[in-house]
Amino acid sequence: MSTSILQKAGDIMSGHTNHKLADLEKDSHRPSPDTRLTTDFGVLQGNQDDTLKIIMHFDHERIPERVVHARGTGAFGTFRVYESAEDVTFAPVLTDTSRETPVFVRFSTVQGSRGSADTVRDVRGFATKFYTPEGNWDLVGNNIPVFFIQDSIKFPDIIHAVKPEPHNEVPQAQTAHNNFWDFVNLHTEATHMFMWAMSDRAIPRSYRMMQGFGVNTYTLLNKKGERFFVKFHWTPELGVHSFVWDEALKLAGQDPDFHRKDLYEAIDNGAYPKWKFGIQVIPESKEHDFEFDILDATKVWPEELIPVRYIGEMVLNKNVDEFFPQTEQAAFCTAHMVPGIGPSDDPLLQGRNFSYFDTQLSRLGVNWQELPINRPVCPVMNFNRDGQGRHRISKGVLNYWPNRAGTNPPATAEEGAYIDYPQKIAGIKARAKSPKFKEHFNQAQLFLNSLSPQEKTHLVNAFAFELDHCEDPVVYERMSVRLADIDLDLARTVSQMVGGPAIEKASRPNHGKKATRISQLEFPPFEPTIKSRRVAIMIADGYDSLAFNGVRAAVLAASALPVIIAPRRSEIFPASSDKKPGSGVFPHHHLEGYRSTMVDAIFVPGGAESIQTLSKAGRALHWLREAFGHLKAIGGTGEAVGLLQTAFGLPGVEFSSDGSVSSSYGVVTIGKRPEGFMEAVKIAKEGSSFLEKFFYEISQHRNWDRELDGLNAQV
Ligand code: HDD
Repeated sequence: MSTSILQKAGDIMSGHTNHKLADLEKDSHRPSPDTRLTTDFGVLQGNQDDTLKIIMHFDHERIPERVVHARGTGAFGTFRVYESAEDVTFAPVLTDTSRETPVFVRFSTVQGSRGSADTVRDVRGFATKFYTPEGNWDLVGNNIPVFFIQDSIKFPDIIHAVKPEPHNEVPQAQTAHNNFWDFVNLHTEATHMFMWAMSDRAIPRSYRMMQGFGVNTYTLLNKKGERFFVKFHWTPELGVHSFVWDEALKLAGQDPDFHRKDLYEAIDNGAYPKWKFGIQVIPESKEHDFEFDILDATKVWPEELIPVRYIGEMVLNKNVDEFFPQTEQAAFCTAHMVPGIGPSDDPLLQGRNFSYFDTQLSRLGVNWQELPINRPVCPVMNFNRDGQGRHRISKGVLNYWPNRAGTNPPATAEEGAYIDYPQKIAGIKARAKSPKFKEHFNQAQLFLNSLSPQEKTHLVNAFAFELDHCEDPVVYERMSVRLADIDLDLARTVSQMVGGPAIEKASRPNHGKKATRISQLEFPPFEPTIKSRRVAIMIADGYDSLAFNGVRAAVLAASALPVIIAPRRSEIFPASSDKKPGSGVFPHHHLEGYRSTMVDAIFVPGGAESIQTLSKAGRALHWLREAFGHLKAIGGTGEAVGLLQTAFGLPGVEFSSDGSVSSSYGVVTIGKRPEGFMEAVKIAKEGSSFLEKFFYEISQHRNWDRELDGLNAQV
């Protein structure tokens, strides 16, 4: 390693825990009452109101949005490997267990414009920039492990097809239209991916509760010069969870920034999201041992065949200071890799390696890598010069290589230069793919077969919704028939719903095989937790303050967020209070200002007067019914039990009428106010107290039994 290179990197890093944040600090300023207004050229300004000059900056404040993944949000964090992967790579970011690598992650939707809603049905982007002393590594992935197309030459077509239609620019951020379904029908290679995209994966509850995948096949190189194929995985500590569709639809209007706020709020509250980092590795010698081509991005590597080896962890612990210079100007490039990590011949990745650099040129200009968020934490030394927005000043007379003074010579391998693997290639060069790329249905069937019953129902409903939005019979009829390539029942049910043809037989038999770790239910939280979950506490004047205070304190103690909801946002007074100002609580929102879709669970404390008021409020009943329909945990004590019964007292749902705790279909009740609300709460299935049971239900995310037994449809 060249000492001078590392020396410089070391200088930048000394004294700071996160080198990238320290680096950004150099370009930051914070306006304050002690600072004074200046012009852009630094002269103090005495008059801001009667000058036209500022308009000229304003006129240019917009830049092109990303052509895909325009809508997104980002955060800073750190990455650490806890198990060295030195057997397969020499990249220190994956081998040095003492190192903490700063990262910036941007999550996104794919289809919509910058101002579109967060909760639409779509793939989510999961792009990570690792600022390593060896340079930046950009891992630009998604929350779904496969892709629509096998070769990037098709990318403009798929994106044109999925984006709003050209004649009227409708629909925004939706796959539910003719062009998208026409395209995927005409490309059988998209079959596996559209199954994932119609599953719950495409409506994540939170960016913090999604997996991430590098999707493409990359390579790793070890010190011995041996090469391995690799797929990268992120697995969230909080488990993989989704919305139900009705909730996602409503939220798109009720809170279009839901995911952005969710991430920001969690980090702000210290509930830092975490992911385990894993690799699936195949030695070069085994490249052709599988029935699928391991370079085909429309295929997963089933974990039964190639287990994920978890070697690291990422935590996001700092929000951006300003959205535009940080999140909007962040620019990723799949070709940005550090020594020890390399590309493969995956034809999708090959095109991506060209496309990302290219797109940044039109979005941010030729010097996009000098922007504070994008520049590496190690020195950059080369003979690139000039161009719009150039920041760096290179001293001296020499601006070419080789030169008479021998400045900045290329590094040797010993000094840490990037090594391009000397791959042996024999064969005919042709515009063709290997025969295995032509098989398009096996893994689509595998995916379907691996889902839980409720996930299958959601998948059917998603197809039914999407194709219902296609007006052209050619599109929905052909698509209904296409589904018979996957499964007869699926095709029949969907076709019937959307007005497609009668499907007599499967176009090919479903092989019936299943794989593990495809269903989201196989990705529960690492430990049952309600950390960062929003728990609504619904009250009106005359509420039971003991129950209220007890549950609120316990929610806070569990690092969850209580959201107090009442008929008005001014002070609400407890039972038998003298209603003196300051003796009650101030709700966070009133019943009309917030909706049940924005919380994970609801608790209603008793109090005769409070419950009487809430029972007469249509919106309060709607809150409870809607949350029941969306399969959320609901708790009630004392008089509140009657209110819950009125709202969703369906046959089969049990309620407590005395001092014992009832837990039935995720509804936890106790007819009398329990003693000792404040005891420490253990979130585990075997918990026995009201709070233990209620919190356990919240930690389960949804009560699927309600749906499996058809109760959710009846409210
Ligand atoms: Fe892409 C952005 C992920 C295929 C071309 N892509 C972009 C982003 C993500 C992905 C997460 C947003 C980055 C950010 O937050 O700034 N893209 C993927 C994945 C793919 C994929 C996982 C399949 C494996 N992409 C893909 C292909 C091409 C592109 C095949 C073109 C050949 N993608 C782009 C782009 C974007 C982009 C046009 C738009 C904005 C940007 O790059 O910076 O170049």
